[in-house]
Amino acid sequence: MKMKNRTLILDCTKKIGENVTIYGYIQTRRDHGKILFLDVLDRSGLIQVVVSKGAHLRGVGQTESKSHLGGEISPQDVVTISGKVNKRPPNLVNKNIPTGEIEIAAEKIEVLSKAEELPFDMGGKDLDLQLPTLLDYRSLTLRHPKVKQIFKVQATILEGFRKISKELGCVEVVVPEIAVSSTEGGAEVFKVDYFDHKAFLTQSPQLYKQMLVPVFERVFTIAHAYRAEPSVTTRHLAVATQLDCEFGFVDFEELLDLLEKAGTETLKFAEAESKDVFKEWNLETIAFGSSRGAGEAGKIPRLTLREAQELILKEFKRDNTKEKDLTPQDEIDLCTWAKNVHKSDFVTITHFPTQAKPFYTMPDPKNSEYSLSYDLLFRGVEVMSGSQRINDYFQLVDSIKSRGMDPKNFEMYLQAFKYGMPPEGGFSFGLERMTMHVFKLANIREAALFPRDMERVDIRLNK
Ligand code: AMO
Repeated sequence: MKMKNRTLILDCTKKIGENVTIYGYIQTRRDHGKILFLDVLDRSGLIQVVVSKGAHLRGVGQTESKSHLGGEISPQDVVTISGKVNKRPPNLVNKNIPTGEIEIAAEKIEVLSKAEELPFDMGGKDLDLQLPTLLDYRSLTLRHPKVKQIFKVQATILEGFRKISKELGCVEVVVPEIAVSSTEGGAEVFKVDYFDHKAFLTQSPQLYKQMLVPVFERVFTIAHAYRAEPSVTTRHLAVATQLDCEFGFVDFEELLDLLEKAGTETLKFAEAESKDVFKEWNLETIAFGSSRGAGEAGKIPRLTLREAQELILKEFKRDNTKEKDLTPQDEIDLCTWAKNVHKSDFVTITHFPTQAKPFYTMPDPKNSEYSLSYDLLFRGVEVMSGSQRINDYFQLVDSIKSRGMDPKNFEMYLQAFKYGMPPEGGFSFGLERMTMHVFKLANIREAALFPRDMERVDIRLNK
């Protein structure tokens, strides 16, 4: 079969009056008495195909026959259709799609791969399914035009992050996801059998990106974070995708500027590249802040954890001033405040208690009870976290020990500090959380192509 005569659906707009051959998937079939309409989709777009009695039809492995109106053609069939591109009558123009002024009058339809009857209707503008069904049939539901758009935007977030990271002078690195020590502490690690040994799936690329600072000074990586958190929430996955940066020769203030620049530039790029999706989904444009100083990084409000908790007490009448972290409701309320007062969908929270943070976090030299750490909240949830790191070898060994861990398990990591490590720090954005809140999805699972959680690894585990 030759596909060299293929015309992409969007290019049909330039071929009015000409014969074309398109390849794609049947999105919907609408029977209207003597005439049949097919909406056909390819990677460039969707077009209406009109089938009347004379068209030739060939099923998979069949010889050609005269169409009795499209025969058994049904949604998701993979087809190639030849026919003439015509202008639609003015009263039938569809202004919502780029090919809305044209249609193809089918002369020949060939089914290249026949789809079974679908378990639900995929033809509607929205795919109205309960989350478990949406995930049970993931390889099918991802094909729905609106579902697919979530991941087109996600791809632009990745691209935007790569672009800004490179502009900031970072080298892209790929790091291992099997290790013998846990990065973020806690018991929430997946164990793996590594030949005759026990190993872990990495909870983050943390240790490797730090080891690469004395190599490249600035690095970034996109990596999986494996978290065996035994809880089911709308914002946690067992495997998340982290967008990480790490910088040498930076201080805390510079890190704050860098993280805000990386976050806002990533999402600005994604928004600019996704205008059609924002329109189709009716998405709220992202508010990048307005109130503090010049430059993007100066526009996002910054509060220490304790200041944030005081604000929660004053404005929202909840006393969490002794807590070591923000509650989910605190995060929502702080973002409401930032939006109202600073026209920002973001707020940066700094200085979390040292003991509540991983061992590599630098305590604040002015008050070691608190650390040089930060979270970025976006539309009510933490989407990024990071810190200035301890870069002194002996202080780092002590910090590992103080958390009940054995420095022997960190031998290679510690080497990097033993042989000279500049002052350094970095941060990590959660890809699915950012995507979730661009779309204001109710559950993070909708923002992961193939989400993993306690109950599901593609299929439901308790089936
Ligand atoms: P942290 O554990 O805060 O920090 O993770 C950084 C960001 O990754 C995302 N994330 C998750 N998303 C969904 N489900 C999860 N289970 C999950 N866990 C994390 C969040 C979070 O803000 N090494 C440090 C970062 C650093 O210091 O550079 C770390 O992993 O968006």
